[in-house]
Amino acid sequence: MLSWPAPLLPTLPGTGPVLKVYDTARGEIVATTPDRTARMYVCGITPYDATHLGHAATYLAFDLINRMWRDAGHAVHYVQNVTDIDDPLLERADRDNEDWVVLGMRETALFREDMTALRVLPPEDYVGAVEAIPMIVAQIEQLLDAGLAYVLDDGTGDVYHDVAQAPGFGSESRYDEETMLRFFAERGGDPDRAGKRNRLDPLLWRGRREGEPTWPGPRGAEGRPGWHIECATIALDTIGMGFDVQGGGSDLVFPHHEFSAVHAEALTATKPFAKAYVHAAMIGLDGEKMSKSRGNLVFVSKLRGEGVDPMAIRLALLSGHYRTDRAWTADLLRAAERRLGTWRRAVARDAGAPAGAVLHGLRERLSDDLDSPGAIALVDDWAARTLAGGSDDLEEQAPRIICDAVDALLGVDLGDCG
Ligand code: 5CA
Ligand code: ZN
Repeated sequence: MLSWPAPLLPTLPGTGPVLKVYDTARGEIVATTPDRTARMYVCGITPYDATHLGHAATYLAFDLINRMWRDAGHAVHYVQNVTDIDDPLLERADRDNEDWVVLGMRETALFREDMTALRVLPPEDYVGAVEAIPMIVAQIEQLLDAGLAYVLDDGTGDVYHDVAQAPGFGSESRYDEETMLRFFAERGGDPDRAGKRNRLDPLLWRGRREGEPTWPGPRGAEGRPGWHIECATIALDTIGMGFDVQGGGSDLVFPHHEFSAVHAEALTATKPFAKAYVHAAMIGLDGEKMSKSRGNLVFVSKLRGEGVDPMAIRLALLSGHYRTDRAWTADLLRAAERRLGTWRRAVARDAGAPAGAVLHGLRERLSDDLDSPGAIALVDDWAARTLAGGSDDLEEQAPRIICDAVDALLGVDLGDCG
């Protein structure tokens, strides 16, 4: 699929430090250890509705990872999928009497516009589930041939992965069985489906159903792919095993990331799928998780349409830590607009408070599990000292350096600087 255009990325003096992030599988903050090219897979949207601020917050968190690695001198191979065939897409198209292909293409196009406006660095590979189907089918056939998957015995043609044969199962989420069963039922799984070997076995292939689109599948059976094998296949095809970060929102900890890892580890007989599993917390509205199914959504495109500066949206979302569940409020946006105005006034000055320690501090805060609130506080302090003026140690270069640092590390474009 077409990705979106890359924003300019200024080069900063010196080199950034090693990035540390919280890994769900190990339950602690760990140093990332990329090769010259860092590899990251972040789960993309299911395009049946517009991008809301929860999605945006999640992609912004991983954008900070991308930016920190690049500042540390790495190239980054970033991959994202689009779940352009799945139950929610078909249900929405059905509800609105619309072609599911047209719906998916329209919402994906809108997502690209939102990501471009928010200055999110684009993935090198942006891959749709539909275009990956031939590869997905080959992977399912391999699991069937190895006896690690089975076809349900009820004539539907549905294929499941036999988790009892997956030694690594549970090591990503580290949940007990009761918790797994609860999330599995809530998030698209089918624990009560008759005929499965294990209640937690995940669907690899859904056989033909009346009124649903189908493709040629494993062993010639028509149908459509399951969700977790989609991400396992796309990641294996683009960045292979043992990549640096697998990312998404915290609602993907289980079952999605657990089973993506289980599928990939079974297919390659190696581990790990990812060196770290990183999860962004949920953005809520009025005390509830913002979600398409609850309908309590604030859309990025709607705010943009109202004339809100995308850089204020970006700053508002980054003013909270990515691992803290938090609410979107009108006040949050107003505070971000004020802050953006202050920063812009400060970087427009001919000289500013010394920048060296601020640049060092920004790198230090962000490399420590993406402490964006800490980083923002340092820029606030620099802007206040610069606007207060008067001191003898103002530097002519400082506004330019801070402007570039805020752009390169936080992704916030401050416009005309110094
Ligand atoms: N297509 C799958 C992933 S393969 C999917 O989960 N799509 S999604 O459209 O439902 O979500 C896209 C991304 O946004 C996921 O990483 C998800 O975890 C994240 N997300 C969804 N809702 C929120 C929210 N309220 N706050 C933060 N992130 C969210
Ligand atoms: Zn995914």
